[in-house]
Amino acid sequence: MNKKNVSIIGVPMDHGQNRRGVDMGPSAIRYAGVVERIEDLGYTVKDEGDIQIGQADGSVEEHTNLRNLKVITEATEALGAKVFEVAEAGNFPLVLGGDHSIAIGTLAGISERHENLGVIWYDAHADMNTSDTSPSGNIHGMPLAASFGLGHEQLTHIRGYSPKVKPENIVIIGARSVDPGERELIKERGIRVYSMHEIDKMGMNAVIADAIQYLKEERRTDAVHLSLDLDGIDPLYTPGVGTPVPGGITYRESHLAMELLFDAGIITSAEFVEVNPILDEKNRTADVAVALIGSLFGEKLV
Ligand code: B3U
Ligand code: MN
Ligand code: MN
Repeated sequence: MNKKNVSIIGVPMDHGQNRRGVDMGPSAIRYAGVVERIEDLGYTVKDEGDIQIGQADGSVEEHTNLRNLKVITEATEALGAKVFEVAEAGNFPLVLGGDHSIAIGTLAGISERHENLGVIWYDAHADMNTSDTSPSGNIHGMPLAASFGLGHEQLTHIRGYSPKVKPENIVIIGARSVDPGERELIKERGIRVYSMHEIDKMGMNAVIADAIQYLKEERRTDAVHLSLDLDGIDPLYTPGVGTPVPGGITYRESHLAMELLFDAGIITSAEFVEVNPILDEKNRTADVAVALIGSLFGEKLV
């Protein structure tokens, strides 16, 4: 990591999906020792506290199936402003979720400072639905689409501009539950996906090497954001997520991925999302998040 100052921003958001409890994710990750873990690696860490999240009434936006649009728009605006502020100050933004709808705000704050941002989306899902394709109306299934400019204008225009990322600058790792509309978009927009099939076939070492080569050499990105949904990992290791999908990335593969990303020195911001302590077993999922954050910031045994 070339930046030695890390700013932690908690986002206790659970309005982007149906299962309560993911709003306690930031507390669970703090309890699992995230600050100390990064400090022990020689960084200066500032916990910026939490973004204020409004009350949701579960209302569905007229002419759409979007649930809690207003409160999510407000929260992602606030998050975008905070992320922009800490990045401007020269700090590494590390955002703790909360459900994945918050990525709309994180990317809004980051992308403003870059010409050609790259994104690594580590997730069982593609999160590329819009109101027209979403089977659920849950905004946590939409942040990638919103970030490349597709969907409701309130979501695509957080901080007043769109898009935040070019579809060709997106790499998805770990996908295994993709909706029909998302599948079409992946093909149509040329989004690079390393599904479980590629991970099994190539191995994580080659997947990450390929992804880094693609984002750095081919796409010439000037910064890379890592958006890690804990459901990308197999629920055997991370049971505390709202939509677990079996057959996922292992604990070891995930550590290797984080270590390789650290070695490549390409990650300039990150978020860890979808930790739900109510669905968890003894805070295991938050523990995995913190262990992976350790590897992403350079923790090695020798
Ligand atoms: N693709 C489905 C399910 C889903 C998306 N993200 C999560 N689950 N975590 C949807 O509702 O958009
Ligand atoms: Mn997700
Ligand atoms: Mn997911």
